[in-house]
This record gives sequence, structure tokens and C-alpha cells, in this order.
Amino acid sequence: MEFDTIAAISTPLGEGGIGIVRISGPDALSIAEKIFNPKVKKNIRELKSHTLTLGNVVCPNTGEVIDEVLLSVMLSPRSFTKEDVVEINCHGGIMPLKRTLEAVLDAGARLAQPGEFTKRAFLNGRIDLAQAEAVIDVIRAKTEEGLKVAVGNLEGSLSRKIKKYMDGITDILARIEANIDFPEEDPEAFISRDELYEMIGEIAKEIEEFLREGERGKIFREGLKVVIAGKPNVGKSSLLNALLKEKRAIVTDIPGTTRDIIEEMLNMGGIPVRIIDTAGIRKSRDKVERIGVRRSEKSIEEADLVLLVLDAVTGIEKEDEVIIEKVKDKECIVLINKTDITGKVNIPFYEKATGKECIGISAKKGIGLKEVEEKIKERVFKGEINTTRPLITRVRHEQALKKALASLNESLEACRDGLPLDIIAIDVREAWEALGEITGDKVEEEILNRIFEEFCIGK
Ligand SMILES: Nc1nc2c(ncn2[C@@H]2O[C@H](COP(=O)(O)OP(=O)(O)OP(=O)(O)O)[C@@H](O)[C@H]2O)c(=O)[nH]1
Ligand SMILES: [Mg+2]
Repeated sequence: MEFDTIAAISTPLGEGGIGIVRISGPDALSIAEKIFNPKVKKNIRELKSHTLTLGNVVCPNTGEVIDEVLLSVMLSPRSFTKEDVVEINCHGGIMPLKRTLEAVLDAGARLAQPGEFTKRAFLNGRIDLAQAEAVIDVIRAKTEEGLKVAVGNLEGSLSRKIKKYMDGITDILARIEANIDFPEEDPEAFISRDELYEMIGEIAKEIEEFLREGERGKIFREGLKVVIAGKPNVGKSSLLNALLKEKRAIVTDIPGTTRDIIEEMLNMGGIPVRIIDTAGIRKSRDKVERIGVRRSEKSIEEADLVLLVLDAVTGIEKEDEVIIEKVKDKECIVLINKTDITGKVNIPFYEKATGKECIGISAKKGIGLKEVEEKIKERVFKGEINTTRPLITRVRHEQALKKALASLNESLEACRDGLPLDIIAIDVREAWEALGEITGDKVEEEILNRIFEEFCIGK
């Protein structure tokens, strides 16, 4: 594939020690030559690949010195994009970076689109699509565990798994093909419906298992959405503050203090948690509060897990019952707060009344919070987080796997019904294509664009 030469600032704009302008494409070297004066006079083509050279960036039109830099050349194919790449390490300020980029563009490069370097790495076959997506997951990882999952995917652990399924399917298709084309000529190649059923069934089973185990992987990318809910004044904001260990939300003894949604990120033993404090739910005449309550209700609907807070002092009141009903079908842990006042609470009573697991806590005194964290982890990962195996971190991957599984199940049914081989092959091929959407072997331009739009410029 032939591409033009692109360039962008690859580090965040702001003040820092260094900032990098990256150039990639067939003209990377000749463009760099126009704007770079090495201290030790040398032609840029003589520089050793993957080493740094000190010099000045100069304006290609006026010759004015813009910045003193370190430049590296990474010759094709040993570079991020597999193309010739030049990286210019400028001083990390907005002006040196901006002026250096301008010089590079003046010398003939085109400003890169968001994610275009990574897209080229994919299109040039250095990484597959799942790995390209992992690049952004590495950048955005919020916890060590999240990083581990992302780096695993970047190194190709997910891709290898998917490729294994695809290879298995290719084998099946080859067997079917041989039977359709020359059934008499090669008795060795003969495959019975039973054999076929078994081969397909095995892959279907593996995919099904992966979907089940890998399901929680999305949490590492998106964060687990945990919503604190309850009637006014039960101590929701106090709980948020206690979990964050900072005074993030306003706490007062006036019911209806929190009016809007407050969202913060929290690292709960490796799980990135989006913790959300909400307005206390009650019937209110106040217009602002009513809007807040509606937002609370919407948050509860979208939550992966609800922490329903009750007040140990008041016990369960009518207002609580309304909320208990709302979370009936949600993943939910009930926290009986203010046990510092009441002492131990009757947990079996609360569990019976709410139909949920209950824990006594004190947000004010920090009692029971460790247990809450443990329960959240237990609930979400059923006790184990194994980040050494690939997980499904994207809805896109999950959907493709489900589609592949559905197609395989159809082909199993076709086997069972003794349908002709070419009919069975159609479903099997569809399963292959669905998996190919993950690796990028079979993917539409539009999906590609959507994936790389997520990236920042310069990556
Ligand atoms: N004794 C005791 N008081 C608490 C505890 N948690 C919260 N409170 C008090 O209860 C009152 C309400 O606390 P908030 O955290 O503002 O309650 P909230 O649920 O966010 O209330 P709204 O935002 O109005 O819905 C405050 O006076 C807190 O100090 C606790 O564990 N023990
Ligand atoms: Mg509050």
C-alpha cells in the first residue's frame, strides 16, 4: 500500500521536559533533511537507525533556528508504522513544538489524523486491529490491572486466541470444500456429519466459555459504574468522601444537600471504579431537586452495581421502600449506615426486607468500608481477577464473538438436520467473518474509521 507522509505532535501540549514531533511515510527522511542541521555534519541518510542525533531544527524557508533537538530515524520496516519514521525530541513547550511541526509541514508533510500512525501500523500489517485498539487501552489504563490486560492485548494475547478459532474454522471449511468438490476421489477426505458436528461443536464451546469468562474484561477499559443511591440524608455523600478519602461532595445535615450527579474515578484493588454520588430520592416540590432525583433514577438504571444506603437510625421508611423497589432487579449491595450511633444492626432483618446482601457501616467513622470494597470485587469477579489471560474488553469484540457463536450454532443445527454441506459451509464461513472483524481480517472501512477516531492526534 502506498501512503503519503504524515506528521503530528505526539506528546500532550503543555509544558514538559521534552515533546515529540513524529513524521512517518516515504518522504520522512527527505523532509527531516530540509529542517534539521546536525551538530556533527552528516547527511541524514548516514545516521544510524534507532539512535539519537543532536542538532537544530530550522525553518525551511528562512533558515532561522527554531529549537535545539535530538532527532532519531527509525528506518522501515523496523518502526511503529513499518514506514520510515523520524522523531524529533524538542523542548517540551507549546512554541517549540508548534513551530517545529509547522516547519515539518512546510517541508512537505501532511498533518496526521487522530490515530493515523496506529492505523498505518495496522494497514501495513505490523499489528492487527485488536492490537491497535489495545494501544489506546494502554494509554487510557486507569489501574495496574487494567494496564496488564491492555498490554497483554497489545502483545497479541487476544488476537492469538481469536486466530486459533479462525484457524480451526478454516480447517473445517477446507474439509467441507474437499467433500463438495471431489467426494469420490479422496475417500480419506470424507467427513461425516457427525465428525463435522464434533469439530464445529468444539470451537463453539470454546467461544462460549470465553464469552462467559472474558465478560468482565470491559470493566478494565470502561470502569465499573457504581452508583450510591438512597433517600436524602442517609450519608451517600459521606460514603463517597470516605471511599475517595477526600472531601469531594458537600455533606450537611440538611436533607436534599446533593442536587446533581457527582462522578469520580477510584482504584479499588486494581479495578477502575466510576463511583457516582446521587441526589437523595424523594418526592420534592423543589424544581432543582426534582431534576436531581430524575438524574439519580437514570443513574441507577445505568449502574453496573448499586450501593443502596439505608439509615440505621431511622430504619426502613416509606421512602426507602420506594427505592428498594427500584433496585429490585439490579446488582445491588445494601449498606446500613450510621452504625456508630446504633451499634450492631440486625443484618438478617435487613436482608429479608430488601432481598439483597446487607452490610453495616459508618461512613463517618470509616467502619465496614474495607468489607464493602471486598464485596464489590467479589460480586463483580466472583472472587477472582485473572488478568494474565485475555479478557474481552470491548463491546465490539463481544458482539463479534456472539455473532460467531450464533453462526456456529446454526451450522450445528444444519448438521443435525443433515442439510447439504454447502449450506453448512455458509454458516461456518459467517462465523469466520465475524471473528475477522476483531482481528481486522474482515472489517468495513466505516468501522475502522470509528475505531481510530477514538485516538488522539499523534498516536
Ligand atoms: N453519625 C453518623 N452520621 C453520619 C454518617 N454518615 C453521614 N452522617 C451524617 O448524616 C448527615 C447527612 O450526610 P450526607 O452524606 O450529606 O447524606 P446524603 O445521603 O448525601 O444526603 P443528600 O445529599 O441530602 O441526599 C450529615 O450530617 C452527616 O454528617 C455516619 O456514618 N454516622
Ligand atoms: Mg449527598
